[in-house]
Amino acid sequence: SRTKLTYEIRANLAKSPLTKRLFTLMATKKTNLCLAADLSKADDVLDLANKCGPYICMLKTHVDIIEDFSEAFITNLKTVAKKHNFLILEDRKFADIGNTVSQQYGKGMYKIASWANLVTAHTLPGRSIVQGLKAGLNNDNARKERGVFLLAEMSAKGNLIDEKYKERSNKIATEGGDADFVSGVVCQSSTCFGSPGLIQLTPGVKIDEGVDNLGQQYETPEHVVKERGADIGIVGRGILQAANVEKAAATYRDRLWAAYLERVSK
Ligand code: 5FU
Repeated sequence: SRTKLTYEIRANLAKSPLTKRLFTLMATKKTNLCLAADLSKADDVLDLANKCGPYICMLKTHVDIIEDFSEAFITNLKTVAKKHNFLILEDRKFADIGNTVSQQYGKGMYKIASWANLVTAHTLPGRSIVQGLKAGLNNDNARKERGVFLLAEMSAKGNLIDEKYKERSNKIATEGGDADFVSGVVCQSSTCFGSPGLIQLTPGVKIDEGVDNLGQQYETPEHVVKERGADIGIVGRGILQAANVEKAAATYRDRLWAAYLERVSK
């Protein structure tokens, strides 16, 4: 199964150059940690990215949380990403018809397509969501490496996704002519898809497992990698609320990476 293969091997099985690049980045930088930078001030996000940059393969943003968004923020974020060699994932969770999604991706205040290497999208509208995103790339951005993670499961308690939805989401990710734009799947279990060339992104990771008071469910770094098939673990508050974010990022990196090494060695 894909979970037994190393990221180096899987880099060669990836269909898109961006997915290949991310697998290779993970293998060479030795990190499968994605930091969820859920902070509301631009400078706080930049400060966090600077401190934790050495330990992460991706920084995940929710750009619509930021109160003082500006083009300068994006310029600075791109500089930090280059300096510390991580990719930027805007967790936009697009969910509309293709025509709307193409505009939400490429236009508006945020112009997400111009700076986010990767985005997330729900599969609810079907295959056209991927086509809509691709259509949102103007000539300039089309030349850059871009990709999407499709949601096949959610970490929220009581979410409405069932087995059928999960299966069909997987089909959108792996079949059809747009697979070159799909870098992976956001999900909570190793059975969620089979293709070794795609990346499993899993949120709901915390050293102290449990729940928050708004439906979020957490499992440990070891559990999500070894039992749930996560290739990349997404950590937000586990790091954000630590007394020392840099130290916490290093700890999460070490534990997620050790779990991966153990998984592929068996
Ligand atoms: F698709 C998903 C999901 O199913 N659960 C999530 O928690 C995405 N997330 C994101 O991961 C969510 O929007 C947060 O940005 C992050 C988890 O943050 P936490 O602070 O570690 O709970």
